[in-house]
Amino acid sequence: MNRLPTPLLPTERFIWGVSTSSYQIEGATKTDGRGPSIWDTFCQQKGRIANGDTGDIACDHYHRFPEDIALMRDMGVQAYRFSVAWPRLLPNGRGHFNEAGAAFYDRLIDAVLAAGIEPWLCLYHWDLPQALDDEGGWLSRDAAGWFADYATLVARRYGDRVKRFATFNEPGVFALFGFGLGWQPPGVVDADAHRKAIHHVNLAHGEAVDALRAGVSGASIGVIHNMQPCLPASAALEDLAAAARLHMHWNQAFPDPQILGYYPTILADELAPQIAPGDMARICRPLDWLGINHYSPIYARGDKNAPLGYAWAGPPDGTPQSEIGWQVHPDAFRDILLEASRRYHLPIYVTENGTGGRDQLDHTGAVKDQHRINYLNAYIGAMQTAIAAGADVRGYFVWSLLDNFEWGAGYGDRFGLIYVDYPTLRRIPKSSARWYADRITRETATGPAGKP
Ligand code: GCO
Repeated sequence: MNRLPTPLLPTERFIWGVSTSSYQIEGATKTDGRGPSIWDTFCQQKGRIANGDTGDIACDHYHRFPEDIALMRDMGVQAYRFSVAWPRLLPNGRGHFNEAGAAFYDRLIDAVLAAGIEPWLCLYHWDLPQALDDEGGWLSRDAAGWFADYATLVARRYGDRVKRFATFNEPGVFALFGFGLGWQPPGVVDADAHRKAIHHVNLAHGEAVDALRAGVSGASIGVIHNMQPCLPASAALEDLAAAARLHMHWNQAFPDPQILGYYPTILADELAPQIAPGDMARICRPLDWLGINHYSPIYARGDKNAPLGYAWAGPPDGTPQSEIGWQVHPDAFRDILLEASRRYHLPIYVTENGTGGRDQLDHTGAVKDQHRINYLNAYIGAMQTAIAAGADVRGYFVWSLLDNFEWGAGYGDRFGLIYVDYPTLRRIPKSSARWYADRITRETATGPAGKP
């Protein structure tokens, strides 16, 4: 069990930010010595990504970050959550250190600080160096040491300027999608591989927390989990069982051992062959905050032919849904925040919340995304209701600053406050960007959030 957090000081302000990730916005995948990641490889596999899209150019944030930071500053954004591309620093995942790649993040962090914005650095947002995957990747118990060495390098290089660190973004998602359902790299569909990835990523998290704590004075260290209700596609017994297993994999397999020090009972039994003496203490290291990403409830149905025993299902017909078919249910967000606050007793930052759409330029060259304004207004309201009811939530980051590479969906699903015209890479603030700027001004003027 982690130490109890210090209470929110009256003077401590609620943080309003935006989030991005390296592979989804940087581009420059072969620039300045960057090595290939598993996502570079995956995008080359025919049929994996809509329209054959890749992250090779993305938003070209690698070169255009000064403009993107200016857009954040103009919105009054107070914190910028980004991720470091492991293969930019270590092209082979370990060994040779790539100074040119590391210098990009120096430039980025220095510019973010110069704009008066707080940098929040995530070590891993899914772009594992391909060379390490070739050595077993997350299926190897050695991955914990590889990740700890990478964390030590990041701490040493940026710890004088960055104090907010997350070890992983959504391990529940990349483990399930990468090893259980095969939708993401390495594209495996195998229950034993999924179990190994769960435990090895948890070990890597604990090692990285210790590396960051040792390397950065005054570090504020957290981890980011996607937390969403996992519901049955129907009242059938097999669907109820499917939802329970998805909940165990999606919501519990990582935060429970990392924060509480134990796996859910069923999972502990299934992982027993992976767990060596002392492992649970290596995983459960003191954290300063919990990042929660949330979008919508998710659904499962029983499938006895599937290696995990369940399959993904869509939301029931007739439920309110976004333009890309995700259920819109702000009360679920309120309940997730209350439950997580009660269960984990850590300060919570909403590190991702937002909605995807098919946003388009209108004839005047503007992008009017009222659907996103409606979603953000409803979900910020739900968060503030949760805070008023006692949830210890201390910040909110919109996903995302920019339209970007939405994994398997390629560039079709747009999540940005800023529209990216991909042929020209022109940035065009959507109406939601103005709305968010006004909301930050209003909320900041009235003190910490918590007033529904
Ligand atoms: C995730 C990732 C983001 C996604 C966003 C929209 O939660 O899957 O953190 O990289 O792009 O959530 O799906």
